[in-house]
Order: sequence, then C-alpha cells, then structure tokens
Amino acid sequence: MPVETKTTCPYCGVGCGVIARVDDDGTVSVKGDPDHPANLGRLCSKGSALAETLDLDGRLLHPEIGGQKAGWNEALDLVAGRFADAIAAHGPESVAFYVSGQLLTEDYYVANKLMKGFIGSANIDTNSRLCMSSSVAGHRRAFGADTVPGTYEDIELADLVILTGSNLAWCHPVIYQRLAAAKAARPGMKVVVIDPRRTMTSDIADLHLAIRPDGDVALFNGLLAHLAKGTAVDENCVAAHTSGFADAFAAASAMTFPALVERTGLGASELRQFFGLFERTEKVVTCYSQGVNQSSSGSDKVNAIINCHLATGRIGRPGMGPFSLTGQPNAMGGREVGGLANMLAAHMTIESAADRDRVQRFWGSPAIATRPGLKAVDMFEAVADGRIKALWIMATNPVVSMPDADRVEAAIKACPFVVVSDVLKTTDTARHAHVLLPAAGWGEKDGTVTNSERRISRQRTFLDAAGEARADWWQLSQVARRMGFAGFDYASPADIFDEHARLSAFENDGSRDFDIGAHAGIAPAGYEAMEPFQWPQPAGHTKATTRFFAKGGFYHPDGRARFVAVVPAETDRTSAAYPFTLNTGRIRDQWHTMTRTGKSARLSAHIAEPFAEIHPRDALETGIGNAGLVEIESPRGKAIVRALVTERQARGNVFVPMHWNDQFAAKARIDALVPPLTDKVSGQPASKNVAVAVRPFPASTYGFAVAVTRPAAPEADYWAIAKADGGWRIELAFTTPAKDWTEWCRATFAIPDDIEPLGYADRRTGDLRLAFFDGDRLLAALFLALEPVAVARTWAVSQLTAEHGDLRKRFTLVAGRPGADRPDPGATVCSCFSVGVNQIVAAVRDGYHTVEAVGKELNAGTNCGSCRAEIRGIIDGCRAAAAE
Ligand SMILES: Nc1nc2c(c(=O)[nH]1)N[C@H]1C(S)=C(S)[C@@H](COP(=O)(O)OP(=O)(O)OC[C@H]3O[C@@H](n4cnc5c(=O)[nH]c(N)nc54)[C@H](O)[C@@H]3O)O[C@H]1N2
Ligand SMILES: Nc1nc2c(c(=O)[nH]1)N[C@H]1C(S)=C(S)[C@@H](COP(=O)(O)OP(=O)(O)OC[C@H]3O[C@@H](n4cnc5c(=O)[nH]c(N)nc54)[C@H](O)[C@@H]3O)O[C@H]1N2
Ligand code: SF4
Ligand SMILES: [Mo]
Repeated sequence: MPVETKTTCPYCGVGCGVIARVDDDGTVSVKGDPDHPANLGRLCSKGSALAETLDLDGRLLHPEIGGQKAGWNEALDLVAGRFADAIAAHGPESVAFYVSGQLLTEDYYVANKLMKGFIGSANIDTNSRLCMSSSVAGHRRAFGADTVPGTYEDIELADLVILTGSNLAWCHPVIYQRLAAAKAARPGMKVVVIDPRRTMTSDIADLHLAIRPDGDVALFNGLLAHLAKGTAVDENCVAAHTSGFADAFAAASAMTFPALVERTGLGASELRQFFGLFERTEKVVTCYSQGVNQSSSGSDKVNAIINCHLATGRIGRPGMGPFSLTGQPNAMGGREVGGLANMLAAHMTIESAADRDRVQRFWGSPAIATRPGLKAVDMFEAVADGRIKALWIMATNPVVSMPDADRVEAAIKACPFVVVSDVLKTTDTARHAHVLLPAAGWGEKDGTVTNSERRISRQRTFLDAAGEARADWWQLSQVARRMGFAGFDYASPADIFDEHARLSAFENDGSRDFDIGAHAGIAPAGYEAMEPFQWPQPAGHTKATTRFFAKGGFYHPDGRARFVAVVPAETDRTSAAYPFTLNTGRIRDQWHTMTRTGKSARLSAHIAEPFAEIHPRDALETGIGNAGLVEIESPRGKAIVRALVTERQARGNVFVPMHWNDQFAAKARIDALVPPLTDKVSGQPASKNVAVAVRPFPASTYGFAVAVTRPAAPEADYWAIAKADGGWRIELAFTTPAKDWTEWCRATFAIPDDIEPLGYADRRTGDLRLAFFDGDRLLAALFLALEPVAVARTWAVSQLTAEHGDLRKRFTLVAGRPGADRPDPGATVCSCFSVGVNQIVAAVRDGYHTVEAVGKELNAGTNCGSCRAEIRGIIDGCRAAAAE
C-alpha cells in the first residue's frame, strides 16, 4: 500500500506543505498539500522536483576521519575530545559553530544551547547572517524585538504591494502565485517592483523602478518626507505608539528632490508616481528581501521602509505592513532559538543580565555567554588568524557562499580541527574537513520549521536514513554528552520541541513576542500530529493572534516603536579600474550551492551554466558577444561565465548567480570576488554591490559535450557541468586547443581504448565533432567550434537516451543537427513538463496567443506556474517580432 506523509518543503521560506507518497516499490512522488495554509496545494518547480533529489548519488553514508571511513563512536569521541582540548587550552572563545537556516528548529536549539549555555561562548553564527540579519537588526531597532508583524494573507488583501529587492517570481514562487492570483481577481490592485534589474517579477508590476544599486535609503527617506508634507501621516498613531518621528523626518527631508533623483537614478515623474500611490493607498504591504538586506546599508534600508509604515499607521492591520520575506526554510526558527551570535534563546537578548540569568536558570547550565560572539565574517577572520582552534560547520557551504570565499577556504584549510556535517560527501567545504559527519536529509529527518509568516510546520520522516546518517540534533547531543554536559539526553525531536516551547513561555507573561507556551508539555503523539500553526500561541490561548502592533504594544520597555533617523551613505564603489557594479543572487531552478537541485536533470535544464546579465550597450563597448564568455574580476578574485546580453539589465551593472561552485564549473564561485564588507549594525555582507572589471574571455575554441558518466574536472579553461537525462551536459572553452581531441575525450569521459570515435571535421569552419559508441549506446559526444557552439542542446542531450543501432543516425549526430523527425525543443522553459522555448514559439505561430492557450496546447505552465512569466515574455517577443 502506498504511504502518504504530510511534510514541509526544505527549500525557501514560503514553507509550503508537501505530501510525499512512497509506493510499494519505494518510488517517491510529491504533491502540494491542499490543506497547508501557506500554499493550499501549490508548489513551485523546485518543490515539484523534490523526488528527483533523493537518490543516494554523492551522499555521505558514514562518518569519516581524515578521509577514511570511521564509526560513529570514534568520530563523536574525537569531536568532543578536540573541542574540549581547545577549550581547556585556549578558553571557550577558541571554538565556534557555523550553522544554518536549513537546520530544523530542534537541531538549532541544541546547537545554541550547547554553545551559549554549556561551552559558555556565543561563537555560534549562521548563514542567516548573510541572509536575514539586517531585517533582524531593523526589527529590533524599530519594534524592540525581531517580530514580523504580518501574514501572507496581507499580501492578497493589500491594494498596493511593493516588492523591493525581491525577485519573488523566482525566489518565493508560491507567494508570487498567490499575489498574481489576487491581482487577477482584483485588477485594481497595484504592484510596484523596485530592483535595478527588470526581473521576471517585474512582469507583474504596474510600475518598475530600476533603482541605482543601494539607492533604497534615499528612496524611502524621500517617501517619508513626501508623506509628512501631506495628509497620510497618522498623527494619533505616531503620538500614541512611537517616538523619534521628528528626527527621522529631519533626516529624511535633508535631501533635495534633484539629489533624490540623482541618488536613486529614477526619473522625477517615476518618483512622484510612486510617492503618490503610497500616499493614496491605505492598504500597503512592502515586501523586501536580499536587495534590501545584503547591503552595507541593509539595516538602514529596513528602517527606512518601516519608518514609512509607522508614520502612516499601516502596520499589523489586514493588508498592511512591512514584510521581510525570509529566505531559508527555517531562517525564522533559527531566530526563535537565538542561533545568531548576538541573540539569546527564545527572542531574549544577550546584553540583558536578567535574560541571561533566566535562560541559565532554565537550562540549569554551568555557564552562559556574557557577550555577543563572532558574526560570520568576523568568525572566519578569527579562523584565518588562528584564534579559532576547532570549528563545526553544519548544513551550510561557506567556501561557496561566504564573501571573500577564497580566503574563507584558505582559513578552513589552515584551521587545526574542522568538522563538517552534511548530506553530501563532496562539497567545496566538506573536502577540507578533518571529520565528516553524515546528516539525515530531507525525508529522513524529523522536526519543525518556521516560515516567513511565523507559521510552524512539521517536517516528517518518510524514508529510512541513508547509510549511517543521523540527525543533526543527535550529533550535537552526543558530542555534548561526551563533553560531560548534562541536559542533552533527548530521546526525540519532540523532547526538544517541548523544552523550546517551555522556555518561550518561561517568565514571559507577554513581555516577549515569541511565546508558544500552548505547546509546552507536548507528548510525542501530539508532536506527530501537530498541525501548522502561527505564533504567538501562549498557554491557554484559544484563538490564534496572527498579527502584531495594530494597537501599538511594541517591545521596547516603554511599549513604543522607534523611528530610526537614517542617512543615505555613498554606495557607488566603482572606479576607473573596476567600472561595473556586480550584483549577485538567484535563479528559478537552483537552490544555493546546488548540492540538491543540481541532481535534477529537469531543474538543470532551465539554465545550465553560470552567466552574467549585461546590457547590450555595455556588451558592445566591452566587445562581449551574446553567448560569448566573460571574465569578471575584482581585487579579490576572478570568474569566467557566459554572457547573457539583455536589456533587462541596467547599464553599468552585471548580475551573476550565486549558485555555481567548483563541483559544477571551472571558475564561477562568485563569492570569491565579493569583499567582506558588512553592514555596521547587522554584520550582514554587501553581496549585491561589488566593483568589478568586465572583459571578454579570449577563448579560441568553444565546445559542448554530452556524456553518460560524469566527467572529472575537464582540462579546459572554462567548463560547466549540468545533470541531464541519461547523463551530463558540459559547456567548454579553451584558449589553446588540445593536441589530440580523441585523447582529450578518452581522459575526460573515461572512454576505453578499444572504442574508436566516429568523427567529422570541417576545415572551412573549423568545426570538429567526435562521438563514441558502445554497441548502440552513445557514451560521449563532443562538438567543437571556433565560435560559441551552435548545436541544439536539448536534442544533443536526448541522444544520450536514444538507441543508435542505425549507422545513419550516428552520422546525424556527428553532423550536429536534429533530424526532421525529432525537432529540437530548445532550452527548457517549463521544467515540470519539460517544454522548450522552440515548442512555445511554434505554438504561438500556430495561433496560441495567451499563456492559458499555450498551457492547453503544451501543458507548459499548468503545474507549478513558475514559468508563466517567461512564457508571457516569449509570446510578447513573438508578437513584437511579427509586428516588425
Ligand atoms: N530559486 C531559488 N529560490 C530561493 C533561493 C534559491 O537559492 N533559489 N534561496 C532562498 C533564500 S535563502 C533567500 S535569502 C531568498 C532570496 O530571495 P531574493 O532576495 O528575492 O533573491 P536575490 O536574487 O538574492 O535578490 C533579489 C533581488 O535584489 C535585487 N537587488 C540588488 N541590489 C539591489 C538594491 O540595491 N536595491 C534593490 N531594491 N534591489 C536590489 C537583485 O537584482 C535581485 O533581483 O530566496 C530564497 N528562495
Ligand atoms: N554572492 C552572494 N552570496 C550569497 C548570497 C547572495 O545572494 N550572493 N546569499 C546568501 C544567502 S541569503 C544564503 S541563505 C547563503 C546560502 O548558502 P549556503 O548555506 O552555503 O548554501 P546551501 O547550498 O544551501 O548549503 C547547505 C549545505 O547543507 C547541506 N545539507 C542539506 N540538508 C542538510 C541537513 O539536513 N543537515 C546537514 N548537516 N546538512 C544539510 C547541503 O548539502 C549543503 O552543502 O548564501 C549566501 N551567500
Ligand atoms: S515556493 Fe517552492 S521552494 Fe519555496 S517552499 Fe514552496 S515549493 Fe518549496
Ligand atoms: Mo538566504
């Protein structure tokens, strides 16, 4: 009998409910949970492809010490011993944990308790530092606590939704779908997108403001000054519930309108239109994400936004409020347990002696950290200069995702003792670990996560753990016990959740926002059955309170919110040597460092290699051709990626995704170029504004290959590998051609010596093709040209699973052209149904002129809907071309 389990998607902070079904033969399939309030059955492309990421390929199946298989006892004893030794010799500040918003709350709780309450240092920080810490800092400055006031429903109820520094369509696709549906049902609703690039999200916008990088403080200051001159300010609310308005207004009105135009890069009429919309519309939600947080002025951007909502009293009421969209599935849970170096558990503060005392009494712990620990960038600085003697990295890949990534890598390599807990055996970080601990992955682990709207949901087990993998909370508790600490004998995640719930209610009485006392004392059966719920849920609560602050009640001691006077800083970092601004971020179908999404052929087909979006004029002036290769350089490092020439990009800017790393490309770890510059208040790195030089990469030969086995790092100046159906696809470029291409293929694709290639060379064009067959199966094919290779990618990939008994078919393959019987579908647009761009273009030519009609004809866009904006773009493109 098939078994269905309700669980939660492990990717983004939307926190969609998923039903995982395991069939009798062990096949797993997933669908959206229609009863989950976050998604009501919807999923995006990544969520829909979850089943494809569960194979054991590349999994770390047992502990390893020094690259050798080891037993759990041996590995845990070693970790406990080395941490204890470092603490004994150099004190508690000489050890550190670097953890992740992808841990479950229970894992996170134990990590934080061990470091802050038992080791007695606050040197635990998390990748949330790179993600949410400016929002946390902004919330704490304004509200006195890290409280997200609103709910997803507010986005649907609003008459104006502002999306700033958020590519919602690609990064929070199910919220985007909810927004798109609400706008379709209520066309009067307005959407404003503020982003230097015209992203897929901008396609839903009534107004797209292509702001200058980091122009946001100036923009929202300008808005506040404008509001204060009109009638939109809610004087009663300001007087009764806030303080600091006069100073914030003075700071905001210091800038003249012409200076505002210059600082934001926006036209005067665009500014007036935006200000007028905000002024006139009461129901406004301002959603923001990394274009706001990841900045040297990130906290100020957050407060500049919150100031406008406080001034108009538009907070905590239906359809109104500032809304921080959290990135990771459990960024919020990590904040609840105090996983950041400057927080204490259950939203208590490390600087408060009363809070420290309360937490220590609750834990009955021998110590309590007395001051904030090292924030991520400072932590790796301390690793680099030898202050950290033992480091434990869990569920994050800092060699790829930290700024100044090469230096971070060197620091990890030089650290005397590094433990990495991961699900994969080989990541850019795991390769430098002294001890590798196999973690139970999604489907194997069990616990809770909290999404962007404070909703706590269960992740449930539906698979046996791979090999000897164990949950992160178990690994941490075992090490704690072996270090001689009492208070870590948890039998299950339910035990930990119970303790977490009790601590949230401990001596709280409404003084702290985070209170889930209603769940204190929860038994394993209750935990198993737990339905998704939103906090707060204090003991004895009857009805869920879903919003904060409509009637004041802020968490500063006087109960008032604070306006924060913010002043725009100069943020143009370009110079004659580094004249471009590098912006980094995400694409639709990859998740961070690709350790899981990189396993799915469907997801890898959307965008199969690292790229730089560049404006056509900039491309022309720098001599970069479309589909050529670009070298991007900062004083810290270099990357080589494909050029994507597009008017969606603003002049002077380039955008490169953060995902590619040394496992998938020759030189595309973009964080190697990002300096460790941080926001002074939050410590969050400025990952979106880096001065770089951009030039064509001088390749003399370009290549494209398909192969059934994953090649080792190819001998090539540029390579990028992506999973494909039946094997792998590889983009290549060389500055000097190989001496013997057949030998190159043998070495790269492990072709046996007795298999001879079928070849084709065109002296006139310089094209060369080689294909190797084993019986009627294609092993590998290489297509070379002096220009970027024009071979149809999807067609070439399909040859990996085709039958090649017919000799003529083999010749079509080396000719590099699809036969008339198998037209090339083109690059994948819809990953759910594997529909390519050429198929959509053909459908449009056949008269299907709407997204719905194309969907009926091809199914494209009818499952998760993440590609609908792209389909609309293709339809518009075809019609524009037809009109010319
Ligand atoms: N597909 C996918 N989805 C994801 C993730 C993923 O890896 N892949 N990761 C998840 C995580 S952890 C996170 S944190 C979120 C991030 O979600 P988002 O923040 O939406 O994603 P990003 O692409 O990092 O950046 C958003 C936008 O900020 C813009 N931007 C850059 N500079 C500025 C600026 O100065 N001002 C303004 N206003 N905008 C600017 C960028 O051009 C970019 O389009 O996504 C989550 N969802
Ligand atoms: N330039 C630039 N850099 C950025 C960003 C950017 O926009 N631009 N964004 C930043 C942001 S917002 C974020 S959130 C970070 C994300 O960056 P990372 O956290 O480094 O990225 P992930 O690939 O998600 O890393 C998660 C790791 O945990 C492993 N893993 C998965 N599940 C489990 C588990 O259950 N247990 C354990 N122990 N391991 C597990 C995965 O295999 C993977 O190696 O990147 C940041 N870096
Ligand atoms: S929007 Fe997509 S990635 Fe995010 S939680 Fe939902 S299904 Fe997962
Ligand atoms: Mo993030």
